[in-house]
Amino acid sequence: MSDQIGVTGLAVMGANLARNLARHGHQVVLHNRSQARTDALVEAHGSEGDFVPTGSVADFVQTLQRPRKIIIMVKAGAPTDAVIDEIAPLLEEGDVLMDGGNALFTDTVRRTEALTAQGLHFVGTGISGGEEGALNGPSIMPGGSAEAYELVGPLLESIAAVVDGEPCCTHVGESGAGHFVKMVHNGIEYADMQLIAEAYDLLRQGLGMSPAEIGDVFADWNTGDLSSYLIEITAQVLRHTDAETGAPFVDVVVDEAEQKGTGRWTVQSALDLGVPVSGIAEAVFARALSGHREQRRAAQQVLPGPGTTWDIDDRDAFVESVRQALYASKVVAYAQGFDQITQGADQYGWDIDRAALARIWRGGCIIRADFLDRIAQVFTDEPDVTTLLTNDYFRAAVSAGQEGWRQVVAGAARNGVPVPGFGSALSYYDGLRAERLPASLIQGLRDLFGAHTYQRVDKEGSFHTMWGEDGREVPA
Ligand code: NBP
Repeated sequence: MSDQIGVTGLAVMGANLARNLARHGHQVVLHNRSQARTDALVEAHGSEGDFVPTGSVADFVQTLQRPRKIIIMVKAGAPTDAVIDEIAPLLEEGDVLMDGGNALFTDTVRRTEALTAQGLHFVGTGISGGEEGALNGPSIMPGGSAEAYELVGPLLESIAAVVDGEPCCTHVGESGAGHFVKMVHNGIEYADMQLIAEAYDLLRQGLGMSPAEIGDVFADWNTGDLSSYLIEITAQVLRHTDAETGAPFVDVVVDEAEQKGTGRWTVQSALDLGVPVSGIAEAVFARALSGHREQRRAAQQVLPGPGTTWDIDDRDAFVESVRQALYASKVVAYAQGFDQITQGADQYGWDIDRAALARIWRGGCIIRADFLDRIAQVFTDEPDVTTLLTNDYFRAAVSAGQEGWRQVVAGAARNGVPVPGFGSALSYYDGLRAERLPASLIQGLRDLFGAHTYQRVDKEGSFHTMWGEDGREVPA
């Protein structure tokens, strides 16, 4: 069913989304702050569908039929507020304003409250898949009221990626829920990429394989449990040769990973929620470390390593161990990301269907992976599962690979290869399964220096030891 929609913000993402909408038979009313982008889009792609260019915000709003449906695709932060402030006063009750940018979810909560008070619908919409996804079918994570989703859901579903006949778009939950899960998606993406990079580094340093050979290993892994978009493109990047020098592409690129901020937001939110997303945090910090060029240069000169040469007899077994470490660590990262979603939903009062979310991440988005089918199944079969790791399938898969995982982490430590992602994932796994944690000692220390009290394993209540006196225990 064709519909009408307005798109404002026609840089690469907005223009591609507008084209996707037009190609699906919708009439797309166009607007951009500077008219040149609108004109360029119509000139280059006007024949792809029904575009209606407009020059001013007033013209844009007037051209749209009520209830108006508008998607904002501008830079996140102040530019998004500026656009909302300009458009909202011109809208009428029941109109729907969507923000498809990478907004911080707390901004979306604030905007939803303000616009709802004005009688408007606001749909903070996470869109994943980059430029290519925007054009050919992204994964779409709309938040907001159920009533608003009734108005714009079919439109969004019509342009989303499709997996097994299902659109990769679902109503995630009220208010900032859509942008919240998009943020966690990006955090998981950070962790996934860090783990992939560590696997590459281990194969290179442990076995002396060339990037192209490692690309072949990744292509092979992409046919099994690890099958995913990121593994697929890793093979492509590793096999790529620099045209100018003939060197492997990865050898001519500066080894400093940049970030736009969504990984950092994920970790900041996880700290607020008290959820240990250690895999995502390590990935964010590993990028930060890579960017500290001066410190790295100073350390390279003077810090000694173990002075060993990694001597691996059975190359195939090592490759398999790295694969196992990658898979197990990846399961941990996804488990942690879904924990954050569970906690966030609880904290902010959103009803998020995690199975539906896993299903819409199977296509269109950067973390699309075959094993999201498994994750969706877990949340369907066991909605109360406390962690993905205890589900039968993932428990069996991780425990089957645990030997290789441990060998790889131990070998990396012995031979001086940094594996913050693999190592922290393994520590998290061991921390979860430990019968006793040394946290009891930390409680003792806190009680001694700060009288913070503690609980006992053998009776109810809180207690304090009179450390400075005779060491007797008193109820707190
Ligand atoms: P940019 O993030 O580069 O933003 C450029 C657009 O914002 C232009 O249309 C520009 O208008 C407009 N704009 C700015 Br800047 N300030 C404005 C203001 N004060 N008032 C009105 N318009 C203003 O574009 P993009 O890379 O296409 O990204 C669009 C959104 O999508 C962003 O929020 C981004 O974070 C998100 N994004 C998502 C993905 C993904 O994978 N999901 C990828 C990339 C981007 P002008 O032409 O007049 O300067």
